[in-house]
Amino acid sequence: MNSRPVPVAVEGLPDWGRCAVMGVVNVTPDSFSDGGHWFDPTAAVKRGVDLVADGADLVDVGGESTRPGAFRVDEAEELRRVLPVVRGLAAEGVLVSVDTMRAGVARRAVEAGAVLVNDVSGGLADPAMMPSVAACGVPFVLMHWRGFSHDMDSRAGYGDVVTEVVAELRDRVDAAVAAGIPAKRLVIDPGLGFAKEARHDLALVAGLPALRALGRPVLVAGSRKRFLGHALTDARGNRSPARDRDAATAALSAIAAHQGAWAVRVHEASATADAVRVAHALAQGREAAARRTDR
Ligand code: PMM
Repeated sequence: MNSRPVPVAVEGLPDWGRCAVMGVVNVTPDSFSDGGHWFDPTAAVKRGVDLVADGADLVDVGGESTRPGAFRVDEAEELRRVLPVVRGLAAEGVLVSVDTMRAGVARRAVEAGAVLVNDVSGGLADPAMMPSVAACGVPFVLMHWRGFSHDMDSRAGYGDVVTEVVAELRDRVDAAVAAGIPAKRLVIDPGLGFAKEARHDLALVAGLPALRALGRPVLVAGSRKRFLGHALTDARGNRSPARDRDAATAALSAIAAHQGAWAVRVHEASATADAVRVAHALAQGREAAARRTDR
Protein backbone atom coordinates (compact mmCIF):
# COMPACT_ATOMS: atom_id res chain seq x y z
CA MET A 1 0.00 0.00 0.00
CA ASN A 2 2.80 2.36 0.90
CA SER A 3 5.89 2.54 -1.29
CA ARG A 4 7.87 4.99 0.86
CA PRO A 5 7.05 4.81 4.56
CA VAL A 6 9.14 7.80 5.67
CA PRO A 7 7.61 11.01 4.26
CA VAL A 8 9.90 13.28 2.23
CA ALA A 9 11.27 16.24 4.14
CA VAL A 10 10.45 19.87 3.43
CA GLU A 11 13.33 22.30 2.93
CA GLY A 12 13.38 24.82 5.75
CA LEU A 13 11.74 22.53 8.33
CA PRO A 14 13.08 19.73 10.53
CA ASP A 15 12.91 16.18 9.22
CA TRP A 16 10.93 14.40 11.89
CA GLY A 17 11.49 11.02 10.23
CA ARG A 18 7.79 10.23 10.62
CA CYS A 19 4.49 11.88 9.88
CA ALA A 20 4.54 15.26 11.66
CA VAL A 21 1.77 16.59 13.89
CA MET A 22 0.55 20.11 13.18
CA GLY A 23 -1.58 21.49 16.02
CA VAL A 24 -4.28 24.08 15.25
CA VAL A 25 -4.92 27.35 17.05
CA ASN A 26 -7.74 29.34 15.47
CA VAL A 27 -7.75 32.90 16.78
CA THR A 28 -11.31 33.42 15.57
CA PRO A 29 -14.72 33.81 17.16
CA ASP A 30 -16.38 31.45 14.66
CA SER A 31 -14.25 28.50 13.41
CA PHE A 32 -16.42 25.39 13.18
CA SER A 33 -14.61 23.36 15.82
CA ASP A 34 -12.72 25.67 18.17
CA GLY A 35 -14.08 29.13 17.33
CA GLY A 36 -14.05 31.50 20.31
CA HIS A 37 -11.92 29.25 22.51
CA TRP A 38 -8.58 30.93 21.85
CA PHE A 39 -9.67 34.41 20.75
CA ASP A 40 -7.66 36.07 23.50
CA PRO A 41 -3.94 36.19 22.51
CA THR A 42 -2.69 34.97 25.90
CA ALA A 43 -5.09 32.00 25.83
CA ALA A 44 -4.08 31.30 22.22
CA VAL A 45 -0.35 31.24 23.03
CA LYS A 46 -0.99 28.99 26.02
CA ARG A 47 -3.04 26.69 23.80
CA GLY A 48 -0.20 26.45 21.29
CA VAL A 49 2.33 25.65 24.00
CA ASP A 50 -0.05 23.00 25.41
CA LEU A 51 -0.42 21.45 21.96
CA VAL A 52 3.37 21.10 21.73
CA ALA A 53 3.45 19.55 25.23
CA ASP A 54 0.81 17.10 23.95
CA GLY A 55 3.02 16.12 20.99
CA ALA A 56 2.52 18.69 18.24
CA ASP A 57 5.66 19.33 16.16
CA LEU A 58 4.45 22.68 14.88
CA VAL A 59 1.45 24.92 15.46
CA ASP A 60 -0.76 26.46 12.75
CA VAL A 61 -2.17 29.87 13.70
CA GLY A 62 -5.14 31.26 11.77
CA GLY A 63 -7.14 34.46 12.14
CA GLU A 64 -9.86 33.89 9.55
CA SER A 65 -12.53 31.19 9.75
CA THR A 66 -12.92 29.11 6.58
CA ARG A 67 -15.89 27.06 7.79
CA PRO A 68 -18.49 26.45 5.07
CA GLY A 69 -20.57 29.60 4.62
CA ALA A 70 -18.08 31.92 6.37
CA PHE A 71 -17.47 35.45 5.11
CA ARG A 72 -14.05 37.10 5.15
CA VAL A 73 -12.56 39.34 7.81
CA ASP A 74 -10.51 42.36 6.71
CA GLU A 75 -6.73 42.32 6.68
CA ALA A 76 -6.28 44.69 9.63
CA GLU A 77 -8.45 42.46 11.83
CA GLU A 78 -6.65 39.31 10.66
CA LEU A 79 -3.29 40.89 11.52
CA ARG A 80 -4.61 42.03 14.89
CA ARG A 81 -5.63 38.46 15.71
CA VAL A 82 -2.65 36.57 14.35
CA LEU A 83 0.53 38.61 14.97
CA PRO A 84 0.61 38.60 18.79
CA VAL A 85 0.02 34.85 18.82
CA VAL A 86 2.71 34.13 16.22
CA ARG A 87 5.13 36.36 18.13
CA GLY A 88 4.27 34.80 21.49
CA LEU A 89 4.61 31.22 20.26
CA ALA A 90 7.86 31.91 18.39
CA ALA A 91 9.25 33.43 21.62
CA GLU A 92 8.41 30.14 23.35
CA GLY A 93 10.47 28.29 20.74
CA VAL A 94 7.43 26.83 18.96
CA LEU A 95 7.62 26.24 15.21
CA VAL A 96 4.75 28.34 13.88
CA SER A 97 2.82 28.07 10.66
CA VAL A 98 0.49 30.90 9.61
CA ASP A 99 -2.85 29.95 8.06
CA THR A 100 -3.72 32.83 5.75
CA MET A 101 -4.84 33.63 2.21
CA ARG A 102 -3.27 37.11 2.29
CA ALA A 103 0.29 37.93 1.18
CA GLY A 104 0.47 40.85 3.61
CA VAL A 105 -0.49 38.68 6.59
CA ALA A 106 1.93 35.95 5.49
CA ARG A 107 4.82 38.42 5.22
CA ARG A 108 4.13 40.09 8.58
CA ALA A 109 3.71 36.69 10.26
CA VAL A 110 7.06 35.49 8.89
CA GLU A 111 8.65 38.70 10.20
CA ALA A 112 7.05 37.87 13.57
CA GLY A 113 8.61 34.40 13.56
CA ALA A 114 6.42 32.05 11.46
CA VAL A 115 8.45 29.42 9.57
CA LEU A 116 5.74 28.14 7.22
CA VAL A 117 2.88 29.72 5.25
CA ASN A 118 -0.30 27.65 4.94
CA ASP A 119 -2.65 29.03 2.28
CA VAL A 120 -5.99 27.22 1.94
CA SER A 121 -6.45 28.90 -1.46
CA GLY A 122 -3.16 27.53 -2.83
CA GLY A 123 -2.16 31.06 -3.82
CA LEU A 124 -5.38 31.72 -5.76
CA ALA A 125 -7.01 34.21 -3.38
CA ASP A 126 -4.19 36.77 -3.51
CA PRO A 127 -1.99 37.12 -6.62
CA ALA A 128 0.76 38.59 -4.45
CA MET A 129 0.96 35.49 -2.23
CA MET A 130 3.37 33.30 -4.22
CA PRO A 131 5.90 36.06 -5.04
CA SER A 132 5.75 37.16 -1.41
CA VAL A 133 6.37 33.63 -0.07
CA ALA A 134 9.21 33.25 -2.58
CA ALA A 135 10.78 36.46 -1.25
CA CYS A 136 10.30 35.38 2.39
CA GLY A 137 12.15 32.11 1.68
CA VAL A 138 9.83 29.91 3.77
CA PRO A 139 8.02 26.67 2.85
CA PHE A 140 4.45 26.91 1.53
CA VAL A 141 1.38 24.69 1.87
CA LEU A 142 -0.74 24.64 -1.29
CA MET A 143 -4.23 23.43 -0.51
CA HIS A 144 -6.77 22.37 -3.15
CA TRP A 145 -9.38 25.15 -3.31
CA ARG A 146 -12.15 26.16 -5.65
CA GLY A 147 -13.41 29.39 -4.13
CA PHE A 148 -14.18 31.28 -0.94
CA SER A 149 -16.06 29.61 1.89
CA HIS A 150 -19.32 31.54 1.58
CA ASP A 151 -20.37 29.46 -1.46
CA MET A 152 -17.73 26.71 -1.77
CA ASP A 153 -20.22 23.88 -1.18
CA SER A 154 -21.78 24.70 -4.57
CA ARG A 155 -18.40 23.93 -6.23
CA ALA A 156 -18.27 20.29 -5.12
CA GLY A 157 -18.88 18.91 -8.64
CA TYR A 158 -16.41 16.21 -9.72
CA GLY A 159 -16.23 13.35 -12.20
CA ASP A 160 -13.27 11.58 -10.61
CA VAL A 161 -12.41 13.66 -7.55
CA VAL A 162 -8.90 12.21 -7.08
CA THR A 163 -7.88 12.78 -10.71
CA GLU A 164 -9.27 16.32 -10.71
CA VAL A 165 -7.73 17.33 -7.38
CA VAL A 166 -4.35 15.92 -8.45
CA ALA A 167 -4.52 17.85 -11.75
CA GLU A 168 -5.56 21.11 -10.04
CA LEU A 169 -2.82 20.74 -7.42
CA ARG A 170 -0.26 20.04 -10.15
CA ASP A 171 -1.19 23.42 -11.69
CA ARG A 172 -0.69 25.12 -8.32
CA VAL A 173 2.71 23.47 -7.86
CA ASP A 174 3.74 24.64 -11.35
CA ALA A 175 2.53 28.18 -10.58
CA ALA A 176 4.44 28.26 -7.29
CA VAL A 177 7.66 27.10 -8.94
CA ALA A 178 7.18 29.67 -11.72
CA ALA A 179 6.75 32.34 -9.01
CA GLY A 180 10.15 31.41 -7.56
CA ILE A 181 9.30 29.05 -4.70
CA PRO A 182 11.66 26.05 -4.91
CA ALA A 183 9.75 22.75 -5.32
CA LYS A 184 11.55 21.42 -2.22
CA ARG A 185 9.69 24.01 -0.12
CA LEU A 186 6.22 23.01 -1.33
CA VAL A 187 3.67 20.88 0.51
CA ILE A 188 0.35 19.87 -1.07
CA ASP A 189 -2.97 19.32 0.67
CA PRO A 190 -6.20 17.83 -0.78
CA GLY A 191 -8.33 20.40 1.11
CA LEU A 192 -10.71 18.02 2.86
CA GLY A 193 -14.12 19.65 3.30
CA PHE A 194 -13.35 22.54 0.92
CA ALA A 195 -15.76 22.31 -2.04
CA LYS A 196 -16.11 18.63 -1.20
CA GLU A 197 -18.83 16.33 0.06
CA ALA A 198 -18.10 13.54 2.54
CA ARG A 199 -17.70 10.96 -0.24
CA HIS A 200 -15.12 13.19 -1.96
CA ASP A 201 -13.12 13.54 1.26
CA LEU A 202 -13.12 9.77 1.78
CA ALA A 203 -12.03 9.16 -1.81
CA LEU A 204 -9.16 11.61 -1.37
CA VAL A 205 -7.95 9.96 1.85
CA ALA A 206 -8.09 6.60 0.10
CA GLY A 207 -6.36 8.21 -2.90
CA LEU A 208 -3.39 9.53 -0.93
CA PRO A 209 -0.90 7.48 -3.00
CA ALA A 210 -2.09 9.32 -6.14
CA LEU A 211 -1.50 12.65 -4.40
CA ARG A 212 1.93 11.52 -3.23
CA ALA A 213 2.76 10.64 -6.81
CA LEU A 214 2.96 14.40 -7.48
CA GLY A 215 6.30 14.13 -5.68
CA ARG A 216 5.60 16.62 -2.92
CA PRO A 217 4.89 15.94 0.78
CA VAL A 218 1.18 15.75 1.58
CA LEU A 219 -0.57 17.43 4.52
CA VAL A 220 -3.85 15.81 5.58
CA ALA A 221 -6.18 18.09 7.54
CA GLY A 222 -9.35 16.20 8.33
CA SER A 223 -9.56 16.98 12.04
CA ARG A 224 -13.19 17.08 13.30
CA LYS A 225 -14.47 17.67 9.77
CA ARG A 226 -17.96 16.89 8.45
CA PHE A 227 -17.01 13.65 6.70
CA LEU A 228 -15.95 12.21 10.08
CA GLY A 229 -19.33 13.24 11.49
CA HIS A 230 -20.97 11.37 8.60
CA ALA A 231 -18.86 8.28 9.28
CA LEU A 232 -19.98 8.40 12.93
CA THR A 233 -23.71 8.67 12.23
CA ASP A 234 -25.62 6.72 14.91
CA ALA A 235 -28.49 4.24 14.48
CA ARG A 236 -31.03 7.10 14.64
CA GLY A 237 -29.26 9.00 11.86
CA ASN A 238 -27.69 11.64 14.15
CA ARG A 239 -24.21 12.80 13.16
CA SER A 240 -21.65 13.25 15.89
CA PRO A 241 -20.93 16.94 16.62
CA ALA A 242 -17.47 18.40 15.90
CA ARG A 243 -16.38 18.27 19.56
CA ASP A 244 -16.97 14.48 19.63
CA ARG A 245 -14.77 13.69 16.64
CA ASP A 246 -11.30 13.55 18.21
CA ALA A 247 -11.11 9.75 18.43
CA ALA A 248 -12.18 9.57 14.77
CA THR A 249 -9.55 12.21 13.99
CA ALA A 250 -6.84 10.09 15.63
CA ALA A 251 -8.00 7.08 13.59
CA LEU A 252 -7.73 9.21 10.45
CA SER A 253 -4.25 10.35 11.52
CA ALA A 254 -3.12 6.72 11.80
CA ILE A 255 -4.49 5.95 8.34
CA ALA A 256 -2.97 9.07 6.78
CA ALA A 257 0.41 8.43 8.38
CA HIS A 258 0.30 4.80 7.26
CA GLN A 259 -0.35 6.00 3.71
CA GLY A 260 2.72 8.26 3.81
CA ALA A 261 1.29 11.66 4.74
CA TRP A 262 4.02 14.19 5.59
CA ALA A 263 1.89 15.74 8.34
CA VAL A 264 -1.58 15.71 9.84
CA ARG A 265 -3.25 18.90 11.08
CA VAL A 266 -5.29 18.41 14.26
CA HIS A 267 -7.11 20.32 17.01
CA GLU A 268 -6.09 17.86 19.77
CA ALA A 269 -2.52 16.53 19.57
CA SER A 270 -2.04 13.73 22.11
CA ALA A 271 -3.94 10.84 20.48
CA THR A 272 -2.64 11.82 17.04
CA ALA A 273 0.94 11.97 18.37
CA ASP A 274 0.49 8.33 19.43
CA ALA A 275 -1.20 7.43 16.14
CA VAL A 276 1.67 8.71 13.97
CA ARG A 277 4.19 6.88 16.16
CA VAL A 278 2.29 3.61 15.83
CA ALA A 279 2.17 4.09 12.06
CA HIS A 280 5.92 4.78 12.07
CA ALA A 281 6.69 1.69 14.17
CA LEU A 282 4.60 -0.40 11.79
CA ALA A 283 6.49 0.97 8.77
CA GLN A 284 9.82 0.24 10.44
CA GLY A 285 8.69 -3.28 11.32
CA ARG A 286 7.63 -3.88 7.74
CA GLU A 287 10.98 -2.60 6.40
CA ALA A 288 12.89 -4.83 8.81
CA ALA A 289 10.83 -7.84 7.71
CA ALA A 290 11.47 -6.98 4.05
CA ARG A 291 15.25 -6.79 4.71
CA ARG A 292 15.17 -10.22 6.37
CA THR A 293 13.34 -11.69 3.38
CA ASP A 294 15.94 -10.16 1.01
CA ARG A 295 18.82 -11.88 2.79
N1 PMM B 1 -8.79 23.39 7.02
C1 PMM B 1 -9.16 24.42 7.78
C2 PMM B 1 -8.28 25.48 8.02
N2 PMM B 1 -7.02 25.47 7.51
N3 PMM B 1 -5.37 24.39 6.23
C3 PMM B 1 -5.00 23.37 5.45
N4 PMM B 1 -3.75 23.33 4.93
N5 PMM B 1 -5.84 22.34 5.17
C4 PMM B 1 -7.12 22.30 5.64
O1 PMM B 1 -7.85 21.35 5.31
C5 PMM B 1 -7.54 23.37 6.47
C6 PMM B 1 -6.62 24.42 6.75
C7 PMM B 1 -10.56 24.39 8.33
O2 PMM B 1 -10.80 24.86 9.57
P1 PMM B 1 -10.16 24.35 10.99
O3 PMM B 1 -8.99 25.26 11.22
O4 PMM B 1 -11.20 24.56 12.03
O5 PMM B 1 -9.76 22.93 10.84
